[in-house]
Amino acid sequence: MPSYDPNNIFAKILRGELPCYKVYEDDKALAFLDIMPRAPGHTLVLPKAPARNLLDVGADDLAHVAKVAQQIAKAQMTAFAADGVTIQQFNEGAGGQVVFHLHVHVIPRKAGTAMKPPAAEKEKPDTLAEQAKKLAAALAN
Ligand code: DGP
Repeated sequence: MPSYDPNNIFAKILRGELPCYKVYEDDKALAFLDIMPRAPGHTLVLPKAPARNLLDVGADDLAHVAKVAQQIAKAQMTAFAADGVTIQQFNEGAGGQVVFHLHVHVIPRKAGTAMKPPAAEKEKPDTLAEQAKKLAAALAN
């Protein structure tokens, strides 16, 4: 497996070199909206520590990311009036991974509504800003 590339796009977001629509942050994890959501509210949860994917992440960081993903999923149920939540996580190109800093997709779902294909369409900035605010507020409750 290739080594971690510190110039991947999510590493740049973690360092504050690129912007994101942040929904949650603590000392070990960051969560922000996917700019090409498969459903409204689609969120990515990342460990702050460098990790390419599931195959090299430290066990404690992985456990923390799972805990944050659970909190995001619960908040999405209320913030987006979701009927369910889909969790996805891809490893290496063959596993569907495109950005090589570990991230867990947390996607609110509505009954009977199919997800859009991956990375199909960029959401409008105003919509993402409003959704991030709504989800962050639900997380704070
Ligand atoms: P994957 O590595 O296959 O889990 O997919 C990467 C995801 O990241 C995909 O859903 C689109 C999203 N994405 C790509 N570039 C950016 C970006 O610059 N910002 C944000 N927030 N999401 C991105």
